Amino acid sequence: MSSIPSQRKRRTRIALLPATALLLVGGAVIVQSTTPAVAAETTLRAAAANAGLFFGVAASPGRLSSIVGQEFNQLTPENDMKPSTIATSTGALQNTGNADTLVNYAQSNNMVVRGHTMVWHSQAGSLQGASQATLNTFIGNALTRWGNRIAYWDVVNEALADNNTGARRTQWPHTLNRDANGDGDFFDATDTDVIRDSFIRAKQVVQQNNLSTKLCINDYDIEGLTVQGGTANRKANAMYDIVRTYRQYIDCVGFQAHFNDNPNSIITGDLQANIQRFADLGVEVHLTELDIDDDLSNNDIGQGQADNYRKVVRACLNVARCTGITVWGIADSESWRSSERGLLFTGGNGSYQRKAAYTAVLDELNKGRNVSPTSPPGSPTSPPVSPSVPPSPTVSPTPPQPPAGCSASVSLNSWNGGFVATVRVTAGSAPINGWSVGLTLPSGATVSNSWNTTASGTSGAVRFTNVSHNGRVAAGQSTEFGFQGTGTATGITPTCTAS
Ligand code: 9MR
Repeated sequence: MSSIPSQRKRRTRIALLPATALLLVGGAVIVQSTTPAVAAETTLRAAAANAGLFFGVAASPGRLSSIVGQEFNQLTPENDMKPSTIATSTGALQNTGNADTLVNYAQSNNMVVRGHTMVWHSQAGSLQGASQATLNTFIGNALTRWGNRIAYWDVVNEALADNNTGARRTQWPHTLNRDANGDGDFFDATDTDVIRDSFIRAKQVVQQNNLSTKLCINDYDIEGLTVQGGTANRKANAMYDIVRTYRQYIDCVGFQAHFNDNPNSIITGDLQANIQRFADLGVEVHLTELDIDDDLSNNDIGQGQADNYRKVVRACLNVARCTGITVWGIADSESWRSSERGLLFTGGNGSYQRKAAYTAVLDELNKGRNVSPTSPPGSPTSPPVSPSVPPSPTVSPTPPQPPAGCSASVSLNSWNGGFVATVRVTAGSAPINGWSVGLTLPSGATVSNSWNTTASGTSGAVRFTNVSHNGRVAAGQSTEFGFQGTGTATGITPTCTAS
């Protein structure tokens, strides 16, 4: 993928906070411990397993130091299962030695493997330019070569174009696509679609061989519902349409999660909502190639990066079907984007030091999935004030806030016969505790699905109210919900009522 080079980098490092802190309160020294009541796990894999997800790493045979098996319970071959390594021009397999080494390592360390990747415009090697029939041969060979030793396979990688157009790529293998009726998509039975046809073949192989391997589609810049500035993430919407349309063949969606200062790759507040809407289609969602540019947050190299990691991990934890996170390498120096220092460890060559980002991820994983949904993702996690400290009598309680107004705006992603509406609710000059959005659908339009809201009515005048985790919105801040429908929704005007 491409990324806009980040600007100035500072080299300052922030020391990790100690596990305990001494506070001087009213002349008394109080020891404040950050240790939770239940013993916290001390590795990423153990903490993730407790929370019901995997925490993995991209690896190569030359980087299988002991930390890989100690810290991670999932492994993705960073390069060794790409067609450029393992495919011949006829779709047969070759040079599978490194891939075998990685699969064997994973098995003996009780790690799940993600195969990466089959149908991709890049690193295609001898497969470059192949027909769908040859791609299908390769898909069959790759799936059966490792069988159930691979839990997840990226069948199609990076099918969508850059720059938030929402369009497919135009280079091979997408040149195999044909829009037979010229309606602007490749979804019709008479169309040729390399995504559909590759997944149909993969599902057929899985079923014929009685495999449990899950079939994934993977891409970057699809993480948020919006991109920087609040524009709809058309690439994410296009991916959503693909998964919804081909749901019967697709089991999982990978958000690569290479976060950097490209406006389309920024961490937006609606990451969780976007994970949720895919999860609502019934697929598993994974963050498959996570790394976070160290100065993404106001050039704050240490803690800013750690806070960003915390937000991203929390967004996944808050969605039950977000079942795995994979970081794209162990240490900054060994990363594909080493200058942005986006990973959890410094050091290299088997000698690694944990960064503040590591501590934040471990801590967030240790909190599990069941934290209060009203606490905003990434909120500071300082421990509660010790109960031995009496509340200061001089601080008067905050008066209850009066109900305040809200506004709502809608962005539509439409296709022939259907649409997805993303509605943004924004609080006015005071915080709100709940909201309700009403709108009137044009004749013939019906709501078929919704997320992050409770919907009432399916046609004509319909209403959407907040769910428990998104009713509270701070003054001037926004939250989003969405719904999917049939027909046309052009021209709908939402009105917002706050409570
Ligand atoms: O990390 C991989 C790097 O070593 C390779 O040189 C590069 C070649 O394209 O691929 C990198 O991995 C990519 C992954 O396969 C797909 N998503 C983007 C990753 C980073 O470029």
